[in-house]
Order: sequence, then C-alpha cells, then structure tokens
Amino acid sequence: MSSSFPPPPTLATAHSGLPERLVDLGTESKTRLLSKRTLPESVPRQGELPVLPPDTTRAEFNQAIGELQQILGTEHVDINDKPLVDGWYVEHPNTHDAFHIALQDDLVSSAVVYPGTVEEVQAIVRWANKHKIPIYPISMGRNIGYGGTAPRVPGSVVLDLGRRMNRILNVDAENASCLVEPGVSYFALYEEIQRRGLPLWIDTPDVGGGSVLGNAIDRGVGYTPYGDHFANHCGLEIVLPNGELLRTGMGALPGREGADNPTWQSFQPAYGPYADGIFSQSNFGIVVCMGMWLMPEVGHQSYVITFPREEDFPDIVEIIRPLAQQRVLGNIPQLRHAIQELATTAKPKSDFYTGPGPIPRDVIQQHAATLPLGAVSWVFYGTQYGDAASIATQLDIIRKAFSAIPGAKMLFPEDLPADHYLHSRVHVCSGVPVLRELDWLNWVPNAAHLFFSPIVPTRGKDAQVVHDIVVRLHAKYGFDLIPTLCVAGREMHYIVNIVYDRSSLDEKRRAAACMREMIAEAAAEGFGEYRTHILFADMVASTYSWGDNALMRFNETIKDALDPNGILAPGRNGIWPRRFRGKGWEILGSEVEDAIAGRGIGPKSERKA
Ligand code: EUG
Repeated sequence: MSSSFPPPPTLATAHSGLPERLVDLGTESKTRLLSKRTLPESVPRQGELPVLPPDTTRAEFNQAIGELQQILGTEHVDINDKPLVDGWYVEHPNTHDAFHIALQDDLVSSAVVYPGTVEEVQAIVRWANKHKIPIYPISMGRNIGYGGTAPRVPGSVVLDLGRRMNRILNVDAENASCLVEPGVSYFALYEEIQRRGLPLWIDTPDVGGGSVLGNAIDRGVGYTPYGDHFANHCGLEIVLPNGELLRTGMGALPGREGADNPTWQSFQPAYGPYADGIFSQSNFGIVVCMGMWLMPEVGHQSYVITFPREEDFPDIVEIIRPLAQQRVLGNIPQLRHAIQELATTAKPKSDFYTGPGPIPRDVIQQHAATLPLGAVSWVFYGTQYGDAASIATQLDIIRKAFSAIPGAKMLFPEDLPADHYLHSRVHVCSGVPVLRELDWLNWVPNAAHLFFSPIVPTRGKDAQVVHDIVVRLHAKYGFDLIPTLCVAGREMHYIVNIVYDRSSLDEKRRAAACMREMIAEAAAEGFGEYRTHILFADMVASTYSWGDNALMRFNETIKDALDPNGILAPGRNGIWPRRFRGKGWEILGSEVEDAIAGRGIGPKSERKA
C-alpha cells in the first residue's frame, strides 16, 4: 500500500481528530480510500468568489463581513474563495458537501466563522438579522450522507460551532450524565471518560467522529441500550434567532446563587410544554450546549445470526418484533444483507464483479461462500446485556426464536477471524467509537453516499412492501442495494446506502432519480423518512402532508414567529421562512435532477434553462 498520505490529526491537535489508539488504522483507511481516487483533489472554481448570500450585493457583503471580523477577530472568519477540497472523513471540509450530489460548488457558503463563546454566537445572530444574511450552524459537520457541512441556501455564512466550542462542561459520575458543547465528538467524550476511569458508556453511531450534540438534535441512532440519542438527551441551551438565550427542561429554573440547576441533567420535560422537540431537526434555534445520559457499564455479548435464504426476510422481521417489544433485544440491533459482508472487507466491488450494473445475487452468494459467514443472505448483528447468567438465558430465548428460520445459525466473535466486522460491532455495541464502517466507501472509486431512510413497521408484510420498492428501483437505476435495518419493536429504520462515484454526473443523476422515486413510492404506501439529505428535504417534508399540510403550516408559524427575518438555516428540513416562501426555492420532483445537471439550486427564476 502506498504511504503517500499523511496521518490524520489526533485529538491532541484538533477537536475533530482521531484518538491516538486509531491513528494507524485511520492512516491505513485514508490511504486505502484516497489511493483509488481518480478525481483531482480540487478543481478551479468558476465565477466571482465568494458566492454571495441572496439579495446581497458584493459591496454590502464586504461591508457586513468587515463588521463580523470586528466582532470575532479576522482569524475567526474564513472567506470561502479558495479551491474546494473534499478531503477525507477526519479531515473533512466545512466549505461544501464533500459527498456532493449536485455540482461540488452548488451547496457552498460565502464564509465560515468560528464563534468561541455563547455571547459570540448571540452577536453573530444579531449581525445576521441586521444584514439579513442567512447563517447555517453546524456542530462538526459530520452529517455525512445527509449534507455534511453544506448550507441549503448558497452563500449562507456557516457557523462552525465545534472548532472553538468543544468543551466537556461536566461529567457527573453519580447521575451518569454529561454536559457538552457542539464540538465534542464521540471519540473525544469516550477518551475523556476513560481518562477519568469512570465505569460509564457513551453511545456511538457506526462511525465515531460525529458531534454528540449534533447527532442527537438530528435524531441520530446508536447501538447500546441508549441508542435513541434524542431520547437520551437531557437539557438544552439554545441561542434563538433573535439572539436571546434559552434553557429548556429543569435548566429553566435557576440553581442556587446562579449555579446550573442541579436536576438539569436528571429530568427531561420539567414543567409546561416540552420545548426540546422543536429544536431537533429544525431551524428554530442554535443549540450551544446539551446534557446527555450515559449508561453504567455492564456485561455484554455480541453475536451474529445468519440466514441463508433471501426470501425469509419478512419471517425474520416477524421473529424480531416480539423479541424487541419484550426487550429481550435491549438495544438497536442491525439486520444487514450479505453484500455488506463483501463491502466491509474494504475491497472494491471490482474484486467481486466487473460486469455492468448491480452485482447479481448469485455472484454475491458465490463470494460470500468464501468468507467467514458462508453463503448467507441476511445477517443479524445483535448484542445482549447483563451478567453472564442473564445473557445465557437471553441467548437461549433468541436462538430458539430464530431457529424457526431454516438454516439460521448463531456465531460469536471467537468463531470468526480477528478482521471480521463482528469484532467492530462488539465495540460499537458497548460504546467504543470506531472507524470501521467507512470501509464500504472503497466499493466504487471516488465513492460518496446518500442515505434513503424510511421508517418501516416491524412487521413482515409492511417491511416487504418497502423492500420490494427499494429492490425494484435500485435495479431500475443500476445501483447495488446496500440495506442496513436498525430494528426496534415497533419500527425499523430501513437505511439504504446508495454508494455512487461522485466523479460521474450520470451516476449522480441516477442516484437522485432513484432517491426521488423511492421517496414518492414509499410515501404512496404510507411510509416516510426519518431524516434526509438537504437536497431532498423539501421532497421528504412535502410527503408529511396530512390535513392540507397542517404540520408544515404549523412549522412555518413557529418559524416566522421566532425568526421573522428568516436568517437561521432557511430551507433546513424543508422549513422555509416567510421571506423565502413562494419564490421557488423548494426543490421538488425532478428539479433535483435538474440541479445535478448544473442548473443550480437557487430560486427557480435564477436557475439556468
Ligand atoms: C446508518 C444508520 C442510520 C443513518 C444512516 C446510516 C447506518 C449505516 C439509523 O440511522 O441515518 C451503516
């Protein structure tokens, strides 16, 4: 392997860096991925730079930015006028979406600013109101597959909160909770808890570089019993679009002599309407600090159950439901497809199949047969928690339940070679953040990915409906189907990972068309997404239309009341402030493919013919 790529930064030098324990693995992973890149690191940008915010002349922009430099210091304001570099997971750009689906410089900021305190965030918000310039806050911008650091409105000023606001403000070992700023990654929180020697787990998503705060308010998911991140947060501090500061939950009650309330991280709703929900997946406020519950460490045992037959999918789902509802399954297990056994070897697709289009089912089987799990179709990655006796009982119940599926087989980490993916699951499911999940990015050159993320009932016949839609549309658009189902007792996050070559306009256009049709067809059957990439936000939001779009009208009422100038993340999650509504900003239907064809993503009247 070539060694021409320098190691990524560590936590000692960057808030977004890797823990020391992962530097060698990270360097290998980065080198493996980037050495197959055929795209140049950057391409010359076109037109005058930076891209301006809407309704702002260059003179007005320069004047406004000068004021911002006065407020923050010039070293904390970067103008986005240099080449765009997609980078790598740990060294990701905060200028644009590294996994671009439209043109690389369609979704770009005019500038990136780095507030260091809550007061500076408030000052920036007041500045934005004065100049009517949209601002777009990110915690760490690792919302990969959903838009990363990119603002929805080109020319917005990105507030990178994480770079200078990355303190772990408190870890309360007795209450088993912490209080964090936006720049605290899972890696950083984990290392700090280890350093203090506390018997507490964090809960990490599949990859550990993301912001604990950012992921929770985007309602992300992890895999210990505390895997529903928003459900396990406790208390927020928020800068509102008018610059005021708000604490939710028990934090609204002042502590003794100006201290934080002692139950801020103990009780979520406090008194009165539970406001926290409207600050998740919204553009109603900037969350600058968040409490999070931590799980006391406990015994754990990970395992896989393999299923040889493709068509047993709905029956597997039927067996999962009661186990999850009874909490025999105590966390969020994943049901994956055999194709991931191939992809998590970090080998490219071309090692398995060089024909055109998706890799055929029998070719997947044929290669899977040579891998540790054998010629399987579906793989259930589970973990049980408790003391040894309790885990043994749970495993008996689970083994017995799944034995109804012909050929089902349970295997443990010691049954599999050291490099098998299950060993990575052992870490994730016991709160140790890792990088391994990035391996499937080697599947195609210049890989980017886009998630299609519908919520599906944990019921065989419903799951089959969505599965059939996804299978058919992936075949139609020529993509490999890479599904990961994150399962609970009543619903599953059926995550489809569209991996595409971002150097190919044709692949981008097909990926977008596939996404658009999956959203529409799933909605026609009554199924909707829990989260989506910013380019598809309007489309997904528009499917939640019950009662003549009652929900969107409600969201718009809140938006206009809190943000009358429409400065905070316009368009995020499909919510447009009054100033932008009715001007053709929404991207609906095939407009997304037009955007990819280079017609732009601004208001319709400004898009190229
Ligand atoms: C994954 C899970 C998600 C998501 C995106 C990706 C997993 C990929 C449960 O939510 O939104 C392996």
